[in-house]
Amino acid sequence: MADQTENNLLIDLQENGTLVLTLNRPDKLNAFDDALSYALQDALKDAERNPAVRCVLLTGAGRGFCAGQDLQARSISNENGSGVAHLGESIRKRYTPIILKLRSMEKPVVCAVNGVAAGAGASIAFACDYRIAAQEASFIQAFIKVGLIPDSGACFMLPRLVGLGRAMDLMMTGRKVGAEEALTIGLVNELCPADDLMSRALAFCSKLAAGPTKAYGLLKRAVNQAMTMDLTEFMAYEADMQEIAGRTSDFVEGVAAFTEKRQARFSGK
Ligand code: LHQ
Repeated sequence: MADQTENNLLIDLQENGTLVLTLNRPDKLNAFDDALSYALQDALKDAERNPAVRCVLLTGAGRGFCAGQDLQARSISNENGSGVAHLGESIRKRYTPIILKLRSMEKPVVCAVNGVAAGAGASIAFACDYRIAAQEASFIQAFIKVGLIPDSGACFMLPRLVGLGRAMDLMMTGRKVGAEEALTIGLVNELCPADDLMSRALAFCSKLAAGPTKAYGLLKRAVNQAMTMDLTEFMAYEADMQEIAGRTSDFVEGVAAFTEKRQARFSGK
């Protein structure tokens, strides 16, 4: 359960159905301690369940997006004095549920990368569906600098986003990728000045929130499956997904709006 005594995650549901989640440990560049990871898990579960939420926007407070694991947190230190840190347990309990929920949630998840995204912070940005970055944003595969492998899904997502060769470069060197390079290699979808970041991100989310939510969900399912299936298997899966999409009110409304030459009013049903 999230530690509700800290305001480590700001949660704001806007009237248009956009849920803004702001990582809020700015003095630590929003690094994840236990409480923040459980708070984010809970907020994502609630977002998935709540029909009023049509789109999720994830960002960070202050000058950083997220510096990954809080390296000073007790949960990853050698508390029992055995000299061994059990990081597998920490990943399974704290990060895996976040990454899986971002990918499986049948609603669009947008990331407004306001500053540095390092380690698991970068992985979380990679698992979102769309990234808008401020010119000041950067991405660092910091894991290798502390003798770890990229985790929280980075080995899975990064090669898919930027290709194997570039991913190996970034993961082995741990070098900082600035915002311009991130745009060039496809790590982010768009860039904008820091002052415009939230208004641009909110405007984009507002469009998504007014869209056919069920179809976004189905397309996320299809894309997730396409990453592991062969083409024959996938074509069968795709037909099943389109069968479901074809039965939605949004499909009926979309076709009617096209025929009547007007804007569609999607309900997400
Ligand atoms: C931090 C952190 C931080 C604590 C900045 N922790 N305080 C690992 C293990 C277990 C399970 C699961 O998964 C993982 C995955 C991981 O995420 S491993 C990678 C962990 N992250 C890092 O190694 C990044 C460490 N941080 C940095 O390298 C730098 O802070 C970056 C490059 C992100 C930013 O550099 P600067 O802009 O120069 O800022 P700074 O270093 O001065 O940081 C500002 C403050 O934030 C500072 O505190 P202070 O009290 O001195 O002002 C830092 O100590 C604190 N901070 N990252 N991860």
